[in-house]
Amino acid sequence: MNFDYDPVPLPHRQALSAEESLRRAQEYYAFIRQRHTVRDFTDQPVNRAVIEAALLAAGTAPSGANHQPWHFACISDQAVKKAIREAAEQEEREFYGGKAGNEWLNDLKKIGTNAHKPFLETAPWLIAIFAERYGIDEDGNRRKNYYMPESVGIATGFLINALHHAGLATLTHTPNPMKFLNGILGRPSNERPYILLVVGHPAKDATLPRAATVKKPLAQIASFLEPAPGQ
Ligand code: IYR
Repeated sequence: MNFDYDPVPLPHRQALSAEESLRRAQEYYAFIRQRHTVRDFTDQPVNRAVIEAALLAAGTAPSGANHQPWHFACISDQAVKKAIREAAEQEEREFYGGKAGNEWLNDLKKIGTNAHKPFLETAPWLIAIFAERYGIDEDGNRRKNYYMPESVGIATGFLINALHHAGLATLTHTPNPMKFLNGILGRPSNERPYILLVVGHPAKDATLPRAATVKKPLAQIASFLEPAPGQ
């Protein structure tokens, strides 16, 4: 993938009216505000084709020098899920047992999480997202990557959105540390585990923490610098 600069005309240009643009922006907000992080999943299967399409969507994300420094290891195998659960719960027992420190553990009280992670076995798919610290070309040479956390974060956002669009629930799970994922999944040492995404259908009696329903108002998350009226 070594190209000289070679611009091509912009495909897929959109020409929405200002009204249509506003309607679409508001409609998207109404849709995405219905996404909730779920921790209780059913074992209802999800077709691999759904996961594949969502991954293709994630793979369209912008990235540093378009190096696409990500890898998505997708697991529906029950034995592998069990191994991941056991390793994750072992880390989490230490984390909740004190390693996290008081402030962090206090902050998590409202989320209601603990070291017990049955969803790692119940949910039909786990997607272990890896950030490629450096690439390796066809000749085995190292290739530098840029803005890995930013790039992989954006791709993960695309993936969560795509899965929500497909009617699926997700949980961004981050056992800490999660180096064990390289071992269990046989991923090379140039890949750093980034997030373990749990994917499936929410259980009938699934709940979410009330604290998670409160989103900051616009005035708290945004500021505008615009010309004064009449200027
Ligand atoms: N990794 C732990 C702890 C945890 C940390 C944060 I920050 C959360 O928002 C939620 C959980 C766990 O998954 O339980």
